[in-house]
Amino acid sequence: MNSIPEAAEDRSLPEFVEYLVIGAGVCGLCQLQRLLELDSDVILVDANSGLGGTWYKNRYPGCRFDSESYTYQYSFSREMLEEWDWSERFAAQPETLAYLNYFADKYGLDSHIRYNLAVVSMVWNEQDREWTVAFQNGRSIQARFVLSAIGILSAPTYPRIAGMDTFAGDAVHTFDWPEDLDVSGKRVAVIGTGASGVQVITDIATSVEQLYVLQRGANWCAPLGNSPILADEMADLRSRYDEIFKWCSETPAGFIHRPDRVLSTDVTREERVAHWHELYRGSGAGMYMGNYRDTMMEPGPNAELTEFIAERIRERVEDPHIADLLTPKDHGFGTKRVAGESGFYEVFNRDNVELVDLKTTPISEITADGIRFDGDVTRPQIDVDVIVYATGFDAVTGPFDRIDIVGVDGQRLRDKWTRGPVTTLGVQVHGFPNLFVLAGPQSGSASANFPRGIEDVVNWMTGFVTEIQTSGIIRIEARADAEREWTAHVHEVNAKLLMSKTKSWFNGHNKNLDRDEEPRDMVYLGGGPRYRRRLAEETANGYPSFDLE
Ligand code: N01
Repeated sequence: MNSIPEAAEDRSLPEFVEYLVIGAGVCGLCQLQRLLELDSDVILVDANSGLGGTWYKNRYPGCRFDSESYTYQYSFSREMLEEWDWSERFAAQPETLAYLNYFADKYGLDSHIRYNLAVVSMVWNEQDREWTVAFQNGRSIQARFVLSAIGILSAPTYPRIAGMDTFAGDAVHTFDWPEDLDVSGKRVAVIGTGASGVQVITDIATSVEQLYVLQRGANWCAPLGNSPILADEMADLRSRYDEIFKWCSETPAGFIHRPDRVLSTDVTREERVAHWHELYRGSGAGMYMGNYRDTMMEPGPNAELTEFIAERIRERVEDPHIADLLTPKDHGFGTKRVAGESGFYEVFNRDNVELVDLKTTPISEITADGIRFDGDVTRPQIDVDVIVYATGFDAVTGPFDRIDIVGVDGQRLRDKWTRGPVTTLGVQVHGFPNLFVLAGPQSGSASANFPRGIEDVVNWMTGFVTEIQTSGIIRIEARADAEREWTAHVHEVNAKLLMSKTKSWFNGHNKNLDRDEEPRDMVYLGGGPRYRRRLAEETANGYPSFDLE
């Protein structure tokens, strides 16, 4: 699967590097390749033993993306587009990881990557205009510029349940699924029914002896619409790549789906329902990204669409009580990240699958043999061999909070972001010079079909590096006024969408964390075209949001 040999911890680490990229995922690899093209002095470090980031870590059964494969790739290299074939409309994790390794092989990236280096701290040295970046293994490096590509879903969260450490079987988070864990024939409990839970549950249901799905809140799902891509279809897609990428660049989230210009109120109820059936039969992402524009903005139209989806659940799940439990009551369809599913609801018609409603039977403790519940007198404990935590992430700011980032005058980034992130254009923070965040809070790249979004920011960053190299710039700091302006803009734009009213990781909610309940603008929902235009203006006007030295 991973064509590049694991590891090389002892590879030389220079004392100083001009550009340090952190994170060998989709974004970091792309930035590394572009900097090498500029002959920059660059090193990429990653905490893992191999490249791939999200696609290196998430190896749980059923893991795949819900962006159309042919849109989830780098668009800049005609040669790569000619060479690489996708096998499925929504490729599974091993194929994506193989793609990233193919990219790294093609551009000779591996020799510029240092693995097994988890960053624990970064301290700005004003006198020398450089960062000291320290790693968990005690080593460190000085860097003039640090480009962070550490991911927004790379800090997993676990529930806090008494006795978790006493469990004698295998307990795994979806993010840390061991390569050698096979759950076939075993009794398995999955906690969590977000996008990861939905995928793993659907995948393992047929091979495990018994599956318990422990659900706290139900989430909306839409059919993924996956199918193989045959040779003639691949040839056709390849011939249309320019058109496909242009189209994606014009849609808000960089997908092939774009909100319908038509409002739901412009058509009759019969037309709406017929259209929704058509979307439901196709790729489910069209249900929320390609639907009537008002369904994601106005409560009335959203409620009607929500009821349409609830009806589909009732049709697909045989037991009406289970269907009801699987139907979210606390948020409308599409107002939280919708999971793409391939037979998820039919899983609950199987004899070896049981849905446990944690709202009525909360977990009281985990024991050596399984999970105990409060309030279930008939069956107080389930015995299992494996517990899967599909419980999500300390999203977006979590990966930054885990690094001690100390900027100008000793200010810590995690302190500055205590009540939520503030940024300039989602790429820098005032008080933290020379630290660029390529895909982090309030960035247009983070909420998009990822390769589409990150190419925008990597292109922009590469342009900035060209400027740095030609002008001999040694210090770049986001201006405080620009930071206030961007943060206010993000808030204003996000507030127009129903998504901002629903609690989810998009606005900083994760009940596993000791955080206040204040909503945060974690991502920018203003869309790729607007974000790209804003970045382009910045370049054209000589980077007015930054002080350059
Ligand atoms: O995490 P989540 P995820 N006790 O936060 C439950 C991306 N992704 O890993 O809803 C019991 O969505 C929690 O319950 P509740 C995608 O962007 C993409 O699934 O809070 N349950 C919820 O059901 C996605 O949005 C792809 O009540 C607990 C679940 O765990 C993001 O990753 C595939 C609990 C967490 O859901 C995160 O998805 C997979 C507790 N203490 C993921 N704590 C694709 O591209 C949490 N839960 C296809």
